Amino acid sequence: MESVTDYERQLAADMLETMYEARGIGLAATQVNKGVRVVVMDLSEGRDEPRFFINPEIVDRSGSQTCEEGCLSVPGIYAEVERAEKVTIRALDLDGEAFELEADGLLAVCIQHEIDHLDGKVFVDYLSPLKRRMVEKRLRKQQRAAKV
Ligand code: GNR
Ligand code: NI
Repeated sequence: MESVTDYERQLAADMLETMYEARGIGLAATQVNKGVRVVVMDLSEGRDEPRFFINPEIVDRSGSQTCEEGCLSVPGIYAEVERAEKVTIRALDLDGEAFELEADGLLAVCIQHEIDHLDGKVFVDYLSPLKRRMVEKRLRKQQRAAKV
């Protein structure tokens, strides 16, 4: 059994709180500047069904779907991204137990989005060069506005 440490458990709890405060449906450790492979998510209406993924991996993928994505790390920007329709995820839970999850729809989109974060990727990396330049321009404008 691989081990999950108290550090990762505490980080996951802190990340969940941050994610709820930011009204996001997922958060990856890289977004809070931590270099461990920890993801938290909650797609429930009641915001009371947290999911935790330690060292998540995509072990199978099929089909494709397009979803309008947003990201807490790229505020105010929304764009359509094409991803796999179904993915099978292998990960550890907070007790260090391995589990597999078959996901589709928004759950599949979200876990792919979060695993990308762990690999240093954000959804705007998938956009065409033109759209990316527009996004970067808007982000620079937002940053200037935030400084005054
Ligand atoms: O809150 C979020 N909503 C969302 C909507 C569509 C596709 C992906 C996401 S994830 C995002 C939170 C976030 O930035 N996680 O990294
Ligand atoms: Ni994100």
